[in-house]
Amino acid sequence: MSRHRTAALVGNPNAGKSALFNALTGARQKIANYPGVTVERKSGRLILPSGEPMELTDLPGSYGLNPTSPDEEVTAKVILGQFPGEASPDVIVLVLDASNLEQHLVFAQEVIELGKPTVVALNMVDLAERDGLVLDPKALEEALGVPVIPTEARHKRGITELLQAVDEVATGTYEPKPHRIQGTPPVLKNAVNQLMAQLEKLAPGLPNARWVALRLLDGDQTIADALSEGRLGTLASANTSQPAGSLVAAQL
Ligand SMILES: Nc1nc2c(ncn2[C@@H]2O[C@H](COP(=O)(O)OP(=O)(O)O)[C@@H](O)[C@H]2O)c(=O)[nH]1
Ligand SMILES: [Mg+2]
Repeated sequence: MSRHRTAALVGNPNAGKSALFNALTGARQKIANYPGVTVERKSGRLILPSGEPMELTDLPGSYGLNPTSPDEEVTAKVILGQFPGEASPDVIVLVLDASNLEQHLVFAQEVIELGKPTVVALNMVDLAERDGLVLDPKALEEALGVPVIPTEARHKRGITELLQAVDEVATGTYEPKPHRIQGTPPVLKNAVNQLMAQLEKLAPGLPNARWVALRLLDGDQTIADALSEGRLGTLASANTSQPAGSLVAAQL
């Protein structure tokens, strides 16, 4: 297994993940299947501006971390470090279609909430501009709390800047400020607080307890299984070293 840092391209279908994958890795690609499922695993090598090599995977397109298809299940499990034999990626490159941003932001929000080192590739800027949309990547970056890099994968625009941002979040030069939803309704707040208290007892120090609680309330079977099988600890590895407990306390 590779000792290199790893990154994964994540996003809705047709966001331009594969086009970006090709632009980022060139000819250095390997195609296989994820063991036990007929889902393609595409990986390749790239070189970061620091000179460090990195393995990049082109994860199957997905609309959410609560999977509704084998493809989505692979993506959710890999991101959360729950796919057997597959380490959770060090960096997530979240690919969004700038011409269809509202829809793509739904999944983006869910992924960013995990608190993993994440970079947004704001792709298809050419289509957005053609449609007369005015993009403000800096404002989006501020709202999301992660770097936002405009790209046009098909013509390899923004690739250097994207690699620079991946390097910065991988090495911790860029300190992410993951955005968390404000203004939780009181009923949900109560339920989340109660669940979090229970989770704290079951898995002390779990850094993403708020997210786990929200997934449980949403009926996420993957998380429920992890909990009942005592594998919640592995979910902890899907997080940065950020003291999520204090963030959570501040939010709820
Ligand atoms: N105009 C434009 N088309 C793009 C861009 N990036 C990807 N595409 C096209 O959008 C379609 C979907 O891209 P693909 O990489 O297959 O998306 P994936 O499903 O996320 O892997 C393909 O026809 C690409 O050629 C872009 O930045 N601008
Ligand atoms: Mg693809």
